[in-house]
Amino acid sequence: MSQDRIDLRSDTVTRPTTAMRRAMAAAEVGDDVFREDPTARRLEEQAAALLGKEAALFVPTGTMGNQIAVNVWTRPGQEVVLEEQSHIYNYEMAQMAAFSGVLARPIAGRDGIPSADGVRRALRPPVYYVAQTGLVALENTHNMAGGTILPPDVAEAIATVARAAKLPLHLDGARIFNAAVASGRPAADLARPFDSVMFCLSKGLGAPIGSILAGSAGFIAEALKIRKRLGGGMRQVGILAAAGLVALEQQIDRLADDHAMARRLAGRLATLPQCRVDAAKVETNILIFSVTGAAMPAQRLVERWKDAGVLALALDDTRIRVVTHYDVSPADIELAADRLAAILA
Ligand code: TLP
Repeated sequence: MSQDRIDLRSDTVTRPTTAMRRAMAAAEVGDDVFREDPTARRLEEQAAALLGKEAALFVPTGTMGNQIAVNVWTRPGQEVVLEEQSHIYNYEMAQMAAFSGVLARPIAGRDGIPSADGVRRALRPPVYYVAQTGLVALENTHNMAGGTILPPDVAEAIATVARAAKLPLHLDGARIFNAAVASGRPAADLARPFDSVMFCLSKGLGAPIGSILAGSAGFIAEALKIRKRLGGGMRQVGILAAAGLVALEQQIDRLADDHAMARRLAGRLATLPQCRVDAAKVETNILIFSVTGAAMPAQRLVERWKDAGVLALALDDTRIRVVTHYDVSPADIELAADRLAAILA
């Protein structure tokens, strides 16, 4: 949808579709703390089936979904092995330490993707005088690496390492459907190596609120308790779940359009001498580019772009993140590129 300002800060800015608003108004509801909301249950069943897992739980945010998983899988004093740029480690308010009492053991990845050997080397040996590893967590797509897809063979290799060490493997799959659509694989294939998976309904899928945590029935039974402990036991939540069902039924396949827009923008920015863009690495809907030798730092450039009606996020002095989604059009993308070119000229 074209609008006065072109908002490329995140796919979280997407507003619910007309079909979602209608479904929300018509939703059959009940008290979900008593597990009596039929719409929420239907969403959980449908989400579990899509991921090939036994059970699923609706949670208000991706952060809560990830942190419930960390809490269920670990004990205080353990370590969680994750990639150094991961969302769980960097953007969840250190909640893994504050709530679960665990220590992050970050490891390097290439484009956000750690190697199986890197994971293996980060696991603690089973001796009584060192902290023990409790969990390994990965991210697909990888947000801060620019929406990169976790290759299924790497996920399998890391799962083999985790299994050998009797460790659970969690996936922050906030954008797993972007990965599925871009790689032409069912989400269940991408979820298979993992014991638990979180994904967001409220990003590119366009629902106003909500994420899903999925895993075995036993895992979800524990997750339900932790959700309540965190204050995430909601009542007539079918109002929100109804939008989530529309997201799963109508909004997955069209993610390909978002990927095409991100590639198009990458192509346009690559022609600007002050922008460094690796267009080949734009696999989904996130594009991170650098401004080099430019007249101004990234923060200033983002301010100038905003004055011209385009919103983006400066990650540091040189890097800018843009995210495409259904609330922007291909024409908006051309306009955004034109305006950046004009500022830099
Ligand atoms: N990501 C947001 C910001 O927090 C950075 C964004 O605009 O991209 N995992 C991943 C990989 C995420 O990108 C996000 C949100 C989350 C988890 C958390 O989801 P919410 O915002 O629902 O708590």
